[in-house]
Amino acid sequence: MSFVTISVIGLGYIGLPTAAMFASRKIKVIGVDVNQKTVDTINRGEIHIVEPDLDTLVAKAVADGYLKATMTPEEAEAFLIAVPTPFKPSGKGEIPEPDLTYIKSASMAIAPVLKKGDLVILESTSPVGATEKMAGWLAKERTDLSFPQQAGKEADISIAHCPERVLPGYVVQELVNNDRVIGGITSKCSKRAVELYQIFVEGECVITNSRTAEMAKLTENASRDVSIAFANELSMICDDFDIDVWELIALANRHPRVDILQPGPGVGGHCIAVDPWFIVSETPNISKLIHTARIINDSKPEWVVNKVKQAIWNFLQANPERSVSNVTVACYGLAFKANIDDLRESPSLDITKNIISQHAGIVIAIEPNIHELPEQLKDTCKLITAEEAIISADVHVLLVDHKEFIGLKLSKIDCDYLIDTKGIWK
Ligand code: SAJ
Repeated sequence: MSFVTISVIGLGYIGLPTAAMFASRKIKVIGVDVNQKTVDTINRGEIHIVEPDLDTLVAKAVADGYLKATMTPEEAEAFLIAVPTPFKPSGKGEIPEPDLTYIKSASMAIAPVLKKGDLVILESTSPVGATEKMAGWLAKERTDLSFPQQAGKEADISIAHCPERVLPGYVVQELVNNDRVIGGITSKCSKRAVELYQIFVEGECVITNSRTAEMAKLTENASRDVSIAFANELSMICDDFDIDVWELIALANRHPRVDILQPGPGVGGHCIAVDPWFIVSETPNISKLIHTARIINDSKPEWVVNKVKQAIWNFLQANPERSVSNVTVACYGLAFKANIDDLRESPSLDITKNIISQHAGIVIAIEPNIHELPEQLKDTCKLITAEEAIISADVHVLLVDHKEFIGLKLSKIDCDYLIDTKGIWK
């Protein structure tokens, strides 16, 4: 049975591009979101997030009548749930627990419109067992329908977990080209989910079960987190030994079977610093390496701030005529990684905020991808260009390897007062 209407629940960074992609293949798509402003923006053919090429895709899909947004779910043959899976609030040093509230409320919202033959897919990154929980919530709401966890292949409804794996900034290409992990509760569910994704996915759709699919997504991001933690630990060890960590990693990576990632100011973004906790919170006594990697990466910003404090102290020792109140610290980069404007969950932003709160002098910020500072920095910091900062600051903190920072004339910077967390100015 082919799909005439598809519904995507949650029109954010993943849901909206996915909805637009199905619509671009001339399938009727009903996008559902709890935010009226988001719904209105999309229905005008506009977008509320920054993602290359998504604006034209959405504008065309809406203009051609294949995509509409609404706050109330309607009947469809397939429902894709792409809502956030944040943490519950936790104290310092405690393991954060995943919060499945949004998945539960999305399930409650679609339950009344489900009918025999429908497919429900959970796309949100989720702890192991979340898809089965979702199936349980749906079954409880619709006792008139049968579900795969009870009825197996005979079930009225098919359910699968198919995690998204796209890289922000490349979502439109990666949605089409990446391989897809398809984890059905039964093999019939997987088969149905493959039929759905094959509408636009050109990568391979690889079948497994729902729990393995959940763990595969968490593993991808935990693997990267562990590798970055290794690089960050090396950077702190090398600092003690007075060894250039970037030279060291480049040398080690010449080994044909070694591939170490790069150190930095810490790990940011909404995925790599979050997803490993979904493993640790369920298996705290076994996932020791994954847990330690999280602790190492989360501790790196504080280490950087301490290096900055040391550099300010060194500067004052060498320049006794200066007082701390007129020492200027320049922070180059606020985004969570290179060449993007996304400041959320950014270690660079945290480091800048901490320097501001701990330094009695002046702090300036350089972020070529934004036009004005975020609210939290507006009153305490000035946004200037890198060229101006190189001339006017005393202590320089390179936090992001933005392309604009590469190839600058650095002769005015004194290496004794430079903290280069990305190794591009060393
Ligand atoms: N980072 C380093 N050193 C490195 C690489 C990255 O310090 O060598 C830092 C970055 O500066 C950044 C953080 O790690 O702060 C995360 O950046 P990223 O580029 O590794 O990942 P994201 O968060 O932009 O996107 C990731 C991707 N996952 C993987 O590469 C395994 C993407 O494919 C996922 O779809 C996405 O997470 C997600 O939704 O989970």
